[in-house]
Amino acid sequence: MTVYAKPGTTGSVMSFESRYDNWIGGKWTPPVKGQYFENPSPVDGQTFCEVARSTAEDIDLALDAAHAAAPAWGKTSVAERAVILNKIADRIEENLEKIAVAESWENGKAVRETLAADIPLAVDHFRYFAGAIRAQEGGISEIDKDTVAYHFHEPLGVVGQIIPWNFPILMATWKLAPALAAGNAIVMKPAEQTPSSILYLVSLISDLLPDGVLNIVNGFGVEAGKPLASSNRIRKIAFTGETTTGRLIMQYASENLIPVTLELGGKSPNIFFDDVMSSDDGFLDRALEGFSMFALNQGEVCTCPSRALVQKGMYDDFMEKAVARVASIKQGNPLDTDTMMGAQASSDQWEKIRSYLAIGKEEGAKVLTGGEPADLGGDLSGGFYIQPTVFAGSNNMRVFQEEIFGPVLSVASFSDYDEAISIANDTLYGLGAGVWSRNGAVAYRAGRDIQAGRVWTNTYHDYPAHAAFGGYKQSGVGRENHLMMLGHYQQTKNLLVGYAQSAK
Ligand code: TXE
Repeated sequence: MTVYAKPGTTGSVMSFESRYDNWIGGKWTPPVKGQYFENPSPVDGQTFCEVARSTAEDIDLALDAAHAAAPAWGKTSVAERAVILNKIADRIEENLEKIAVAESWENGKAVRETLAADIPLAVDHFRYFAGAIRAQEGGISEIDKDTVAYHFHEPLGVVGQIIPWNFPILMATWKLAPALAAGNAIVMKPAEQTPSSILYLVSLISDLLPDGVLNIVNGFGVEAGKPLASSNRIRKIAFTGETTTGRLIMQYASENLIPVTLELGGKSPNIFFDDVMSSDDGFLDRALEGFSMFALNQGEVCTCPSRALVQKGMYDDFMEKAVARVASIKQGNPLDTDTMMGAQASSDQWEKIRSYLAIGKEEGAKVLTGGEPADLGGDLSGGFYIQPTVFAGSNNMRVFQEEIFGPVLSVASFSDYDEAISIANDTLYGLGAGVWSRNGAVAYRAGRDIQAGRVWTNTYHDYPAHAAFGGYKQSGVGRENHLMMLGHYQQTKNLLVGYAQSAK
């Protein structure tokens, strides 16, 4: 077991600055209006730094810098860009422990996750897109013997990106890596709840990119995010966040007729068929692990498997084991490597989850475990902790239909395959889903019948860079990860060339 000291205190592997400005044109740039906001850590609820509170004027400065940098950056060879992306990956890897601690302190998530998943995945993502851009080829269509259509990929130019607080560095990476690989200059606005770990990361990699290619403007949604998303100086906006905000982003973008990609909310079903109980060969244990995944990242994951559907034949036996498994989740200081579940990312989110614990109880859902905020005492008593909670109820309840974004699972039972699929699809969302069965045909059919962009089969919460990720229905527009993502950051140039020397 390792216990990391609070960043900035004796024994810590890293420290934050006490104040962060915007990163614009290769320089730390104070906000035009000179205002800052306080940034507390969810670990103990105490403010540890202040961050630029930006407005439209700051977005304009960042857009000026991005526009100045975009033409030259867009003309670099794919080999040059791939080298830079690989250097970024190496630099992150060299500083993995520091960045992991920064991310845990900023977001409240367990450091064992940031060490093993968030930051290594960010490294891999840069490497993947370094390779993907070199492997990408255009196309040629032979129109007739003297005429050829060439298809080229061109960067869009300057793009805007707005990200959330649940995986600050990984969500930044998911957007930065493909956009940079494709040759775009970027203005990014981090979430106001979690700006500093990204700014810490930027301070580590800032010498690797030409000035102005990457610009980070901090601040609140309406004050800084809206002027970015509604600017007529961006050629695309990429967003991850709440579905209602996604709708606004699309409205802003429609004024300028620019493309959007949106990764939005979810209420993902996790279906367990009877056969997971038969014989003890490790498969049941794997399924129980999959069941408890709703608590991963404190449930603050857009694909959180927040609705478990358990087949009636095994319901009692399976649930007894499953609830015991959830009750054994070790909650504690996120900077302790033994901790499995840390703090919710913000006091607002903590309040929202508490309100859903009350809603679930009021609408008659039965609490099988948890159900309350957690007071971890000592230095952590001001932090934002919630007990991992399992409700049993039915799919028409609000705790089954609305995104809670916390460690709260709602469980219902089903009789047969058709009922399972019908409950699974009875939701506004369609981002993720899980299916657990030893029967390959059942698992395959369920994977195809569930209306979701990602269906994990006999596994959950894996996020490899080369598997497409994105939503059906109100969970989003477009995909992230996978080389198909490059298309969201490029436009196609068609050169139609006639080679005939004389009239036909
Ligand atoms: O999201 P917002 P919030 C869900 C989750 C959570 C809820 C609210 O259910 O409880 O959303 O979280 C910026 N123009 N998800 O309020 O508001 C904002 O500054 C431009 C799911 O934090 O969508 C931040 O950078 N930008 C989700 C980002 O949008 C605006 C992850 C996300 O904030 C803006 C996060 C505006 N008008 C929350 N308003 C997922 N899909 O993973 C806000 N922003």
